[in-house]
Amino acid sequence: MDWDNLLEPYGQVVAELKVKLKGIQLQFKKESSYSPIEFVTGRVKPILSIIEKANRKNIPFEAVDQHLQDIAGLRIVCQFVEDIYKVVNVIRTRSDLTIVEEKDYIAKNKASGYRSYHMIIEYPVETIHGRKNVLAEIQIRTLAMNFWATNEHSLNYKYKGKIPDDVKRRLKKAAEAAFQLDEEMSKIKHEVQEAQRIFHRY
Ligand code: 0O2
Ligand code: 0O2
Repeated sequence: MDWDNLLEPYGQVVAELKVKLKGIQLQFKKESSYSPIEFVTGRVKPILSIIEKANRKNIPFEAVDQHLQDIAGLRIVCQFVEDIYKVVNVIRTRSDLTIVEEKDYIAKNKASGYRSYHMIIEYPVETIHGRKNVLAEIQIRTLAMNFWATNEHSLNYKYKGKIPDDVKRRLKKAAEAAFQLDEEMSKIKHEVQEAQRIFHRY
């Protein structure tokens, strides 16, 4: 399996989408001094993770580009839950990508306590062999959701997916606390935004 060759267009997709999503952030900042996007990151899934996920899902390596939706991954982190839906609506209006699927793990969180909004998109990338349509996953989440997911991800890695029950219980409590934090922050959102606009002026 020539992984380098297979993954090359994905690197380009991540780089292009990062520029475009950061462009949205900048436009919001210029127009209203407030952007619903706090920051954007992206990565191509490491080869070992692709192999592990393909094996877990019984996907032949030759077919990973059609069946693994997150080889190209973008992450948009927002301050407030409302910002997530604002960003989702902006992405829905774009003509340079096609939305394949949306998964709202905020309206209904995963059993682990994970919350985020996922958009699976198809994005055309130009290669020396012509155009290739590539699947990519955009994860949109608040800073609080991101804090929780990053820590849970590290623990999953440490315990190889078998997190002990007492740690799991604490993670559930932490997920609830992150939810409460988002709720409280939303209630004082206008105060926070006004303060940030004042900072921005100086
Ligand atoms: P971990 O815990 O293994 O995930 P820059 O060019 O400076 O903008 P840079 O430094 O190349 O960006 O990387 P970026 O875009 O800041 O991404 C940093 C971290 O975010 C990496 O984690 C990525 O794995 C993770 N990441 C970003 N976007 C996604 C995504 O859509 N999906 C997933 N699963 N991960 C993402 P680390 O540091 O390797 O650590
Ligand atoms: P990575 O790159 O290590 O983050 P699945 O079958 O559940 O593994 P599926 O069906 O492709 O994955 O889609 P799903 O459930 O929407 O999840 C895709 C990605 O969302 C995951 O990628 C994670 O980045 C993130 N995610 C989903 N559930 C959780 C969770 O409980 N905790 C954390 N921290 N992240 C989650 P991967 O493949 O795990 O890879």
